[in-house]
Amino acid sequence: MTVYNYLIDKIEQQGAAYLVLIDPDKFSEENAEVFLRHCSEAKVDALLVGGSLLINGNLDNCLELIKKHSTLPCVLFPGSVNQLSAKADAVLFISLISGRNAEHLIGKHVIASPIIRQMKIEPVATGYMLIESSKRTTAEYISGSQPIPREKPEIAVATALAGEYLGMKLIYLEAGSGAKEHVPFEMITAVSKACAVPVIAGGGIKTPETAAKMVEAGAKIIVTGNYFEQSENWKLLKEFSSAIHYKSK
Ligand code: 1GP
Repeated sequence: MTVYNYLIDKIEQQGAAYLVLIDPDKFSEENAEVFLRHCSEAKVDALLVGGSLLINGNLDNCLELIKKHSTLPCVLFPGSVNQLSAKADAVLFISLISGRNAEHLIGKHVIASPIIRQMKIEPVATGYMLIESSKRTTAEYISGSQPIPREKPEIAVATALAGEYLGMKLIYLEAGSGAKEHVPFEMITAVSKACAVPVIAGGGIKTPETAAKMVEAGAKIIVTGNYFEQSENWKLLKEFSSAIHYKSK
């Protein structure tokens, strides 16, 4: 089964899927085993691996470590073409459709495509939309693009629909890692109602209640990253997971 179909199955069975983002820069050998055990006990559905910037982390080593301690699918979430690895199962093939930077709409993809084919990893076409949060995020700065204003759901709807009509299989509404304000619920509702493909919401989600409300608003995949970089929060993974998997309660 493809990773995409696996996620669709999880969404159908549980109401929504839960993905935990691992930043290779912050993932350490000493924490890997315990953290990944928490993830599987909490029934996290898959791991996203990557980030806007990769400074010290070694992606291959990080994936090897994950594969050593976990059977969860590993999906690359690449901030750049150098964040590809044959050790992953799939890659979010991200086009930054909220921006107008041709490199992030198609340029990088031309360079990445032959590498992805050679590595035999599954590309999942994803329309990636940066949504304004209260401060500038790394993703905005690095991509040199402006986010969609948070009080303009109609722009988000039109953009997401354009992505879907271009054939994208997922729409990712991104407030940015560590965002002070997550994507507005109203925007998630508007985009989810308009689009047939699953909507992902991520960035700045710090409580299970917020995750539950996002699912209620229509999100089909929830991503958390930052919050679980602190080990004292790991015990809360189960609460996030059951808030998201509302059908399996
Ligand atoms: C970022 O959506 C992800 O790309 C996760 O964001 O790190 O804020 O949870 P956080």
